[in-house]
Amino acid sequence: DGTTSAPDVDVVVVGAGVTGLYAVHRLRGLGLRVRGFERGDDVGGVWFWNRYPGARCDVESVDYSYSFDEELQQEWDWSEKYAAQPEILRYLGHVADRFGLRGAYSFGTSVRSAELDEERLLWTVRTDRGETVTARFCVFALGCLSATHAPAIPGMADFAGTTHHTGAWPHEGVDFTGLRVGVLGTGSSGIQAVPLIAGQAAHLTVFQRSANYSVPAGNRPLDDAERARQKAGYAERRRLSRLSGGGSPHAAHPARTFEVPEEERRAAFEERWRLGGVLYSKTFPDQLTDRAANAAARAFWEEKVRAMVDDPAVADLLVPVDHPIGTKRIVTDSGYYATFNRPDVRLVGLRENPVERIEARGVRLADGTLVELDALVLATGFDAMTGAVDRIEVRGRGGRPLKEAWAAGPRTYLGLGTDGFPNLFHLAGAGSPSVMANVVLCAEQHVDWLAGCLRHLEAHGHRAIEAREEAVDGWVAECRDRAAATLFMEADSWYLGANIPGRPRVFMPFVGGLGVYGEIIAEVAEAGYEGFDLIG
Ligand code: NA7
Repeated sequence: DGTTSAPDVDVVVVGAGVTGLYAVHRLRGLGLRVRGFERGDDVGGVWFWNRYPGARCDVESVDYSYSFDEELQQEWDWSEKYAAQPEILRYLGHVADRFGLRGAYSFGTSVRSAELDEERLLWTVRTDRGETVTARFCVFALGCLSATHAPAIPGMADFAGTTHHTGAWPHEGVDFTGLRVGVLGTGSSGIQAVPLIAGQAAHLTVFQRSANYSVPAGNRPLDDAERARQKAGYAERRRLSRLSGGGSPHAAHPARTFEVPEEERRAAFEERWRLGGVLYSKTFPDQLTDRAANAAARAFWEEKVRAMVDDPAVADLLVPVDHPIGTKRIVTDSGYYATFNRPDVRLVGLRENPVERIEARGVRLADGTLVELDALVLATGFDAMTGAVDRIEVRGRGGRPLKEAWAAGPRTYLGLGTDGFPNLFHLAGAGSPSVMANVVLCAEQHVDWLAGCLRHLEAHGHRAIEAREEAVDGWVAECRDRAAATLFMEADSWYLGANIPGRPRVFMPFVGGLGVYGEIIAEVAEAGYEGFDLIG
């Protein structure tokens, strides 16, 4: 009898990226029956899809790796300070093999819907392959940057050349040799891809709407001695990382920007510049809250960048004018600015000269000129954080769609759950610090919390856990207020959904950082899951 039978499994995990893989491993370790679904044909999540040239993590590889297993941590050798996409994908494949995770998954399978049976407190999950699975717990590990965004530019379908989005890059790669290539978008993906495409193509045109702040990675190979030092120091490195905002051991300068004399200030910026990449956003602790402090960091950055670009008019275009430094994630690049010194690379500022339409032969600009292209690369980003959730038809109590509950922006308590949706967990998504920190440690933090929670339910004979409405209201307000106390609200960033037409302008991540967030969720658990109802 279908109405009284036990669920097919205890837990469904959606996603086989960094977060989903660890969730499967950890929850299986509790003795739970876990079933995973993954849209891609293998593990890897964002690293499975983003195979564009130059794709690389902006967190050092020593930090962007799991900490849950000491042997894993000691046995894996990273070849570079910042690992490129193929190496990270190999690593995640290694993790999947080592812990036998692939067997738990159906790959090439998208979850279409998840529906709550309110009587039995079970979730019914349906896939695009026609499979239906029932589970007590439903865990979304969907990734914050997994729903690609391609703008609706008139004439896109008329283009006679090839078009590829960086976030859905062909597995066999793309050969640009001899071609006239256009890259649309200068976020992290565009900025990473541009130097490599320029090196291969006959000619490259970069179409830039907003300039971004980028800082050279200072990437380099790691040798055995450095790897050995890193591995020997892991315990302390992880301890510091878990206490930090960003999930790496680097701490901001102890003083505020203008508490130190100018010489020391410059030396601090210089040191951070050399450290490389995104870490430049936290040279001083007040850089993202104080306008003058931010301006000082920005001025130093501008000096550095202008020194790398030969043509002052091109440099003018490359300096952002619309947002404080760090309020969009600072890009970590390898050779981006120098690429504009090449004679076969052209930068088009779309604010001065917007794209009018795409035609068979290329891109028609507002001034009437046609940029002829053989290939177009869309580096236009993602429907971040909520885009992937939206693709699943989720129905909670009373058949209420999650989309409806989240119509004015994602509503969660601690990023983990929403009232009306018992036993549905979001991992490393909206309302969590994951996109503003090292996602690997964020994933571990969330999954470990979830494991503790499910153990608690089991030990106390509870059938379900559900966030209370007032707790959700409180967390939404806390995320909003924390962001309002920073400069982050001044950028039209994907943190705010501002890159997607029609999205409400709501700051979606928890801006307080990994360490603070970890304390908050630990305290909630210790207080008997305060803010949640424990049911049955
Ligand atoms: P981003 O950072 O969202 O960048 C997307 C880029 O595409 C950005 O420069 C956008 O300009 C541009 N864009 C988007 N739509 C258009 C249209 N219609 N016309 C012109 N230009 C457009 O995505 P990424 O993939 O680069 O990086 C995402 C994250 O991955 C990154 O933050 C890292 O954490 C890793 P805009 O700035 O909106 O003017």
